[in-house]
Amino acid sequence: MISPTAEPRPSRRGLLTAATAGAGLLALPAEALTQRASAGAPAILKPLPPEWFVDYGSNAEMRWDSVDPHRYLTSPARLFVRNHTATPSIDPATYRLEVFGDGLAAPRSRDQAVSLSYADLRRLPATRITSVHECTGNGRSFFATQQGQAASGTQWTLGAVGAVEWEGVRLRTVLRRIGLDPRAVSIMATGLDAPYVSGGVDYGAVRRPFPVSKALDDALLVWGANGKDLLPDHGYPIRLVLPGWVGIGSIKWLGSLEVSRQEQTSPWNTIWYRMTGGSYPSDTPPLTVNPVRSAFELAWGATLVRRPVVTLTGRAWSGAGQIAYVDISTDGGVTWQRTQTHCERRGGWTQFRYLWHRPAPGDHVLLARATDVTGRRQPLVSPYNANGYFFDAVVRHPVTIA
Ligand SMILES: Nc1nc2c(c(=O)[nH]1)N[C@H]1C(S)=C(S)[C@@H](COP(=O)(O)O)O[C@H]1N2
Ligand SMILES: [Mo]
Repeated sequence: MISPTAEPRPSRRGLLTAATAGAGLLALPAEALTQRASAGAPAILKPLPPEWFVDYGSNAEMRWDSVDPHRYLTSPARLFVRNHTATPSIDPATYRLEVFGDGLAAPRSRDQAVSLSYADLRRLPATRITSVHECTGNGRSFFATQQGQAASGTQWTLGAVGAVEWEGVRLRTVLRRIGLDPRAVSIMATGLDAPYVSGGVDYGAVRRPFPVSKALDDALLVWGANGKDLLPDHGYPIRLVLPGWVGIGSIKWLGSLEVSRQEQTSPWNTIWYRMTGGSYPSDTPPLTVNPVRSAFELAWGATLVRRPVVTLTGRAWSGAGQIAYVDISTDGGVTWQRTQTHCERRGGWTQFRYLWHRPAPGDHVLLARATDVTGRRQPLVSPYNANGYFFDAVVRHPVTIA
């Protein structure tokens, strides 16, 4: 954490102006900012070519066999999308981020929120952070296909992940300029997309609280990805990013932040995005830091041409820190070899490369098992949970040598 003195002083223009202007700027209801997806309109706006994506309707995953081993970052055009409803169209000219709550140094009700425009935010000091962006349910289908117990939710394989260089302003910069009460503990981030309705229940706008400690550490209010403006599907004009944490924490189309002196709740930390069912107790905490996972840059059941040496490539990542090493098995887990690994960027994933010498023709099962610098290692079995979160077990990847 950086002390308040390390932050640039508020400028007379920009945020301080907006903060003192306060309630006067808060005029537009969320409805005015959001054009709700009409019936039949696509939930995802960017093209989803089948060579790059598996399309699940409002969600789409990246195909690992489309990943170029020579490209470190995931291009936003190829990044997975996870929408609870549909991508809204938001005009940056009318966009507002409203910051309020009793956790501000001068408490503000919703009606008195500090209202920041897109231009206000873009004038603030820019920071770039690379993170592995991943859905909590990534790998969910393997609960069924590898462990024989299906979990409910989108049946992702391993493609609900990507490495992105985000550009934005640190949330701590914004909060310190507005003024934070030292007793603040929790921040509720709410999206401007349509309310989430499931099974006849309207759960309201997608929203999830996170601790002030994360806000003061590395949380970012993001306007750019890989050097360009965010795509609409990924939160344009502004999204939150909580690096290394469950994807649901990174609220897209961010409409408000409520800073509170009390712990806050929403269905996204009480009903979902916690471990339930299986052998879990009933009082598990909301999920935060992502586990350790890995994937081969190969199609499922890929056929590889027989050669004296077949090069296998892939990536491993962890929400808790860098990957320390990756072990590979080409015989279904009987023997293991440590691979060559390379991590280009702090916060990003680690690429691995394995030279498979004289593979025999026929069917094989490839395994990659990663360990991070904190000592967390992919298990061979992931304990079942009803919503299929955090499938972090070593995946048994079938291939054929022909
Ligand atoms: N407003 C809003 N934010 C959201 C979501 C959403 O549906 N609405 N989905 C969340 C989930 S579950 C994930 S995994 C990530 C996905 O981000 P992406 O679609 O940009 O890859 O956004 C999170 N933020
Ligand atoms: Mo997610």
